[in-house]
Amino acid sequence: MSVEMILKEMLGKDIKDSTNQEIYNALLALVQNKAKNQEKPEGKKKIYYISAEFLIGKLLSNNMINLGIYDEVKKLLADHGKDICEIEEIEVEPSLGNGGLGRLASCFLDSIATLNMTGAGIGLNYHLGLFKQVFENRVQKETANPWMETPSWLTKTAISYPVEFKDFKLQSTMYEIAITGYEGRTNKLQLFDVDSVDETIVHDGISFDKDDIAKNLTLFLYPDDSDEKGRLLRIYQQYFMVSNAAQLILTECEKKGSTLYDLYDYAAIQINDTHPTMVIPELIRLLTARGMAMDTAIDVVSKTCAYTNHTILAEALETWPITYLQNVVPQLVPIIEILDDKVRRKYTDESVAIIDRNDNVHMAHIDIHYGYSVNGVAALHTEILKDTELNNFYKIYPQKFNNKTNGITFRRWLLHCNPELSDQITEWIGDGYKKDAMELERLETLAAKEDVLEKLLAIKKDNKANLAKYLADTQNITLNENAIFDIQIKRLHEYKRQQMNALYVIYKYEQIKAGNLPETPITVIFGAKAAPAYTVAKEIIHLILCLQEIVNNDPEVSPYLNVVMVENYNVTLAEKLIPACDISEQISLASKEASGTGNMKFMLNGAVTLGTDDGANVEIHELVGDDNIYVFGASSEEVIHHYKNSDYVSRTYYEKDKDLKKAVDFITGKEMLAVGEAKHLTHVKEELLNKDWFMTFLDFKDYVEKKEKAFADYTDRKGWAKKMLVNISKAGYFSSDRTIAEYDRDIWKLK
Ligand code: 26Q
Repeated sequence: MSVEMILKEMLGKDIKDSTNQEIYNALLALVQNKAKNQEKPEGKKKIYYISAEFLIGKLLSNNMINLGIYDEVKKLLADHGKDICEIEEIEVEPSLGNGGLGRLASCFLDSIATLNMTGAGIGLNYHLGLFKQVFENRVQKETANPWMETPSWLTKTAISYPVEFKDFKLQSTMYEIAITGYEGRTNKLQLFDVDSVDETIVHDGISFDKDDIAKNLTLFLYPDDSDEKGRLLRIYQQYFMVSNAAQLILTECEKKGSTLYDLYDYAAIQINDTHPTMVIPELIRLLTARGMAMDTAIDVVSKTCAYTNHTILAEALETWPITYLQNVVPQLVPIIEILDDKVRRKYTDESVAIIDRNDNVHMAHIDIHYGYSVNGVAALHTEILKDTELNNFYKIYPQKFNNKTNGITFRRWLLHCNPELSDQITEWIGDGYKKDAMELERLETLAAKEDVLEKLLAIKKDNKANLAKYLADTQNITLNENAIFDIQIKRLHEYKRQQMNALYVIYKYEQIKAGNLPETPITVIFGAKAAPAYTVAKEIIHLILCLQEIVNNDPEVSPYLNVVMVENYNVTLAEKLIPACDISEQISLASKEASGTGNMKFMLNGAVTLGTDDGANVEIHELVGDDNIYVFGASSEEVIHHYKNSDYVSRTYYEKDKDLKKAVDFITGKEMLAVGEAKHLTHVKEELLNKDWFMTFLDFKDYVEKKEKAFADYTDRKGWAKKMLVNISKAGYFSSDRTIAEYDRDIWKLK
């Protein structure tokens, strides 16, 4: 039956007479049916990707693309006077992740299904996703972000396990979301929940009663982005997640014929950062409870679990006081003590112990000793782990360490978000690149063709217009479509240095005031959520929102420079912003950004990177060459050296660089104080002057220079278009299909 017939039957009326909501509901059901048909028998060995976050984004269009019906549906709707973009707007984004790590997990699930691998994602069914950000008086406020609706992509299953905590027991319910592969199989994202969770306990934004675990266990995704202090509820969540995962995995493997002594022939468990680490002691506990000897259980589990590290920030490495574990999951404590004891018998080096002298449990240390693989997420990141952060472990287990440079799914981040570009690429080089992203390199042969370059520029212009229209409609923001779109979108964190970009804006503002006008107008766009308890991050948002007010309302300046901070930056907004971007801001302090994945998305969509030699920027730099990227700032070696010697003093830079001093002083100048809060602004300035832990001032001058160079180069439209083309053509390496093929080849070995 044709899609048209099915839809009509589901709607019970003609498409043109149906509301957008009715069409959305019908398409959702249609997609779910089709996805079900793509389920395939499981192979013997399965990859279980356990993650506290899956930032899946909207699902409708992505699924339709993967199932091969998107174009047909789009045309069908258009023929009946309906716009697929408006149908997409009906869907609420499930924001079940904070940022990079959660989005990576989702890209991986797409690629695992696309590559026809037997696999599942395992996580938690948070009722409320990452908080919704609203700006009130230029300050971030957080409100609840519900996403579950009827109809829903979630399907309730009959699978349920008991999970025991110290004083009580909860029974889980497992939900599933179909994960469609592009012309591939359908896998599952399996999310655990408890029926007793009560959304009515949320009040005043995102406050809630933290004591009643039965009511709040899966209520919220923790809005922590690597600097927040862990709390007891996080341990409850983590244990609930991994206990369910462990029970599910053992049940499935036994069903397939595993004796459990051969568990590793049936399952590979990828531990996404340390949040699921307790799966290791939990599996050991369950196996020994079934009669397996402790040493054997440890050996079996160690051959099944593999760990991915996503951060080098010391404060983000999870450690839990053993008393916390004692109070929540006492059953794991004796096992963790045994694991620690075995390590201590073998190695006298205190730094590799699991339970330290202060009785804190180092979660990553469990993973490294009792997993068979440890990977970083970009070449530089893995090298820093081996040489510095985890060097003592690397000396013990050199064979466990490996690099898996992150990737992104091209289905969402090109085919879906930039159809005009992907259709054009298909016209130029055929559509082989959709399955084999390296074929994008064939674009390079077109660099001499005038019409190709013109077309690239025209597509970028269209995408800017689309973005402008979307932001005008949804956020009451006006964009100058003729400006250079310079975009920095990512979580707000000092190490990512949005504050440096803000200082540039001030610098440029002063330049324009002094009569130095840029040849092409510039629009600096920000999107970022700050963790609610991360004070300075919220103050930096305040700084940017005040600049937006001042710059955009200054008639002398606003024709040349605009500042825009979009509200509630999320996956949906990223999909609109990235195709419209000219300059991709990737300006973290070298050595601090493990990889970044936004950098890859921008490059794929023809933006040119302005960045430090950090994370995957290093690999982008190598691929595109010096002429097609703007690199600035201190190297990771220099930065690591500064930290080691504690010899960086921000104030000395402030005192010797007039432009920098002027920009910093502007933060608390009279214009700013007229629109902003003195307390917040003064604090940002003081932090920069007295701490500047992430060395903003160190790189400021070079940043300004390279940014000016990029803006100047932009005026040579043909030269710029060539840079765009090179970036697109070299982006194939960053397909998550490549990353997942490597995980399988080196770690999972499914076949
Ligand atoms: C830690 C302790 C206590 C509570 C929470 C946390 C916590 C929560 C979230 C720690 C880390 C995260 C998220 C980290 C993250 O998103 N890291 C990013 O991972 C991406 C995918 O590998 C990389 O591209 C980014 O460079 C990295 O910052």
